[in-house]
Amino acid sequence: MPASPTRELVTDLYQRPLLDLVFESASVHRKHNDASQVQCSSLLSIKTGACPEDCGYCSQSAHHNSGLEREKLMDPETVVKNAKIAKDSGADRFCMGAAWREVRDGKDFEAVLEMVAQVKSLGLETCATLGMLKPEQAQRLANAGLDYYNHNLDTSREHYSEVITTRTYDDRLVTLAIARAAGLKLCCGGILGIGESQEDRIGLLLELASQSPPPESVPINVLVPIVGTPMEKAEPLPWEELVRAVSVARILMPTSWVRLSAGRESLTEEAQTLCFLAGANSIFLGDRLLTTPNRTQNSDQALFDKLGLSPIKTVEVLPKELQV
Ligand code: SAM
Ligand code: DTB
Ligand code: SF4
Repeated sequence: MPASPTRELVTDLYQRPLLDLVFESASVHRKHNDASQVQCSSLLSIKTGACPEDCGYCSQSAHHNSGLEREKLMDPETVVKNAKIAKDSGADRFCMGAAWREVRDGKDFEAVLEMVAQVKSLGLETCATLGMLKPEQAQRLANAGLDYYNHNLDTSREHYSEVITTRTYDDRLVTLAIARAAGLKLCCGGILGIGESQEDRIGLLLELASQSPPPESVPINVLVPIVGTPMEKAEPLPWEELVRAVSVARILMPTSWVRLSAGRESLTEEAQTLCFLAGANSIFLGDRLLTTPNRTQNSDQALFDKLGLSPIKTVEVLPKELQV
């Protein structure tokens, strides 16, 4: 794949006959990765609701009336308790999400640094999503033991302002560059089913793959419609569009983790199976995402068993004295 793919190339891939596309992406996947292994992350909302941003899909935006209770920052002890449960359930990465527009220096940020350090010392990979960052803050997160920073582009540049008006596409790219410069790995993807066209999905994939290097982790979310948001009645995404997006992501970013993220509740086992075949190799494990339900662990294990998949084991076994 060329370092910077062109729109023609991505369009040509995206619009291939579905089975040809899946055959191609499955081949790329098997060439670069162990296709029997799935990376499992677990999510926790460490600060819920009352977000000043107006993302049209989100339950946590203060601009919508989703009925979500606002909560203040969780204490590090509770976060670590949740991380231990996640680890025992088979997750190897723990992602902490805060509904902030940007990180502010002060006691809440100090508490987040403490959470990162403690979760890391459990032997889990760490990920955080906290909104916009300044370079010193990114560096402090990296020094505390943060592995990944999640910050999505969500959709194409053209469709962005239809979904979010309180920040720009370039704001997102700046934060991604700041996180990267601090040595953090990037978790950056998008959300499908938010009224975008096929051209917008192609545009998103092109933007993601044009970053140099591409994000190490690429979450592909399908809208979970939230009552009270502008997208509560959005047209459901046809399953084959998700499969196409996963396939193209795999071909353009052969070694990235491509995560089947939010929205698996609305997918059949068959659609998920096609996504795994097409090259998805990561999921969120556990019955809760940030504010919405996820598939149960038992149903995921049952599907893994049917497909011959297993959760990847990257969790280090730490010496007893380093365990918290
Ligand atoms: N506040 C942080 C930010 O601005 O990056 C991150 C948290 S936000 C919940 C992370 C991502 O979750 C969003 O970029 C979007 O792709 C996805 N997401 C949020 N609400 C969703 C929903 N209702 N359905 C599917 N995905 C959703
Ligand atoms: C991402 O791309 N998806 C996750 C994670 N990054 C932080 C969040 C999904 C949120 C789904 C809606 C909710 O539970 O509120
Ligand atoms: Fe806030 Fe993130 Fe939700 Fe947007 S997606 S409203 S930034 S929590």
